[in-house]
Amino acid sequence: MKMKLEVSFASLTFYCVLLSCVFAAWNTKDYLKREHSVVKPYQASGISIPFWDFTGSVMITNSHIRLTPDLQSKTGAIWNNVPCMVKNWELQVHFKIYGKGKDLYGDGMAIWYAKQPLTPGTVFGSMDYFHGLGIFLDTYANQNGPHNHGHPYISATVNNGTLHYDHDRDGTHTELAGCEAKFRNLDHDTHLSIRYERDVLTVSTDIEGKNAWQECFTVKGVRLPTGYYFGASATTGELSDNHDIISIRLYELEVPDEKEEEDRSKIAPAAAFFAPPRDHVDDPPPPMSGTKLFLIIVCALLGVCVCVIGGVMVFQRSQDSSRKRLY
Ligand SMILES: *[C@@H]1O[C@H](CO)[C@@H](O)[C@H](O)[C@H]1NC(C)=O
Ligand SMILES: [Ca+2]
Repeated sequence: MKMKLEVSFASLTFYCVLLSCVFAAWNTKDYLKREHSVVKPYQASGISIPFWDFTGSVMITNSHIRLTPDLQSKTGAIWNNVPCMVKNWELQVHFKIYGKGKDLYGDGMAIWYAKQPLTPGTVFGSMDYFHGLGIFLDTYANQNGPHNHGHPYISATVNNGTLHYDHDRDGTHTELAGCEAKFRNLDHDTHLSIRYERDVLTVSTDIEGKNAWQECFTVKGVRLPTGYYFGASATTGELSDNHDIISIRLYELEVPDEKEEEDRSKIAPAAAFFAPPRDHVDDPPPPMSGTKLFLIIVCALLGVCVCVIGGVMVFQRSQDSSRKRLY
């Protein structure tokens, strides 16, 4: 009797642990799409990673895919070469960004769901005016002066090929939403989750070593076509960091009672809600030179003199006329 109790208690504990593990990670109905994922060990077949292409400074080791090393002027990217036909998905990215820089480091990493893979450019190593979704892990605050948020900063942009990513403003004028996230130089593992379900985009982080997702932001009304490609890119400039991908996992989400299937292959990426417009704060003007300041003061003094003299003349004339009227 005692024996039996112990066994059932042990098995109960076991099932509890198992269950909580499963629920913590993902819905049991959702399943991993191998053709859109990359996990260790990477080099299953010779020197290439199945389903993935890479460009630039990418280095693959047993433990990580390094997009850029902690060196200046590096750019690297990996791109899935199988277009994604899944409509509702969650992309989980295990990443690590770290480097020698204590106060100065950059520039950051982007996770993509985009139309044109393998196209280098100015947005964290990938093309500007992209079609699709970009999630930016921006480690360097380019904008001088007043800033609405701290860095590192995670933001999302949906683009139909018309929007320019403005680095000088850290992309805040084209973002849907964003949040601060201190994911850099941490000893524990750091994860990002990008969930796209029924046109709702939710970005979450697991960066505190607690093995739990914390919501960064949620945006409704996001329309993304099928047939685009997942990718990750990173870049360094004058400042640098190691930008590593440890794994990328794509889960297809089981979405019950979805309305009649809409063909999503031809639609343009669109978002109904953008972040509330921010003040376009200009950088403070350069300090005035001595001579310029002197000239301005002289002009101001002259202006005051003219006003005073003019005022006195008008006053005297009105005195004269009122005197005339009196007599
Ligand atoms: C592209 O997006 C811009 C801004 O969001 C919008 O004004 C424009 O109508 C869109 N164009 C197309 C072709 O969807
Ligand atoms: Ca930046």
